[in-house]
Amino acid sequence: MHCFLSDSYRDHNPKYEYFRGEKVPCFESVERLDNIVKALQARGHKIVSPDHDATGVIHTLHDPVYVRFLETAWQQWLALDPANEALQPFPSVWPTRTLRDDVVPDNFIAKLGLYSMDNGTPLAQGTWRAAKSGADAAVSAAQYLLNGNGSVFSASRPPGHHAGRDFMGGYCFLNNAALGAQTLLDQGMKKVVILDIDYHHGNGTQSLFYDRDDVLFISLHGDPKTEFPFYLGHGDEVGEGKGKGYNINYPMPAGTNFDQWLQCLEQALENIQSFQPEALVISLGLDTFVGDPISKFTIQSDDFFQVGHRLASLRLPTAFIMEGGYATEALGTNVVNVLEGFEQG
Ligand code: SP5
Ligand code: ZN
Repeated sequence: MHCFLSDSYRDHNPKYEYFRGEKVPCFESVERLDNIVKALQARGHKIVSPDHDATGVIHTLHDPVYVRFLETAWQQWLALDPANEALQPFPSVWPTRTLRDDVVPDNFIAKLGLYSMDNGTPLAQGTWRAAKSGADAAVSAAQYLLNGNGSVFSASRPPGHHAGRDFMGGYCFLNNAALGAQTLLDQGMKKVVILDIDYHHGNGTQSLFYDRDDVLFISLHGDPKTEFPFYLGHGDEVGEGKGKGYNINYPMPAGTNFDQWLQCLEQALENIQSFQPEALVISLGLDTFVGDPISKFTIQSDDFFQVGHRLASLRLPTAFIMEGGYATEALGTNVVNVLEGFEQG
């Protein structure tokens, strides 16, 4: 499959995150994408650099003030104390119910809380550069479909589906899949589907399109009653206004196996067929894998061929956008199994 990748993914290289109050190595690592690239190359897939600039569509879907914050966050962090170079900023205060989120504070950590949904998304020196280049890759993938091609993979990193109009979270800063879908619409398509098969609910993507009928968002994920992002992704979230009926969630319990997962995928494929879209954007998370260190489904590496195969049955131009997946060793194999299953389908 034709693949877009920017080497700038290496610039987002945080050293640690917090897990139950303890500092642990980042699950969302540079090595994840290193392994995907190795597997793509070993199995003969063509990798090229992004050839489109996402700036315009970033400012359509994301709040420009939030974008400016991301661009300058590391400088603001260093301005507090040059010794911060060796550390990473985390939020420690949030504008929860009854507090104001319409006045941007001067305090950097308070700003970080305003623009974050969690304290699990470390920022590093090159985060903006990497996030922007991942968005460029997703927009380039969309353009590649618009040129008449049938399928494409965007090896975006950091991931995107938890990021909303004006917030980061869940290792995500810019919503790559949403930016890809919006690009398809901006260039003349009328209806696009985003199917999110990451283990975690794509709360950012859902929120970006919740009141719209030109994007059908469907997500298969771990039940938010027990799984991140906890506060969105329930079955009764169906969209609002003219978007009513264009948001579909399939939460599944911890321990869900491939047969059970596939039953939900088959329902999603029927939903997609009824919508009659012109293209499909897949938020491709591989954290549904049995060996994933932070997730609880039991899909095996070989099953991912069938995932790709079933997606191909829709016969739609399809852009795969990389999201999560933290079993670093198996990640390359699992990604390429989906892509090759699609190509053989
Ligand atoms: C894109 C994506 O997959 N983001 C996921 C963000 C998940 N963040 C919460 C991590 C919490 C780790 N819980 C670990 C439980 C291990 N026993
Ligand atoms: Zn995930």
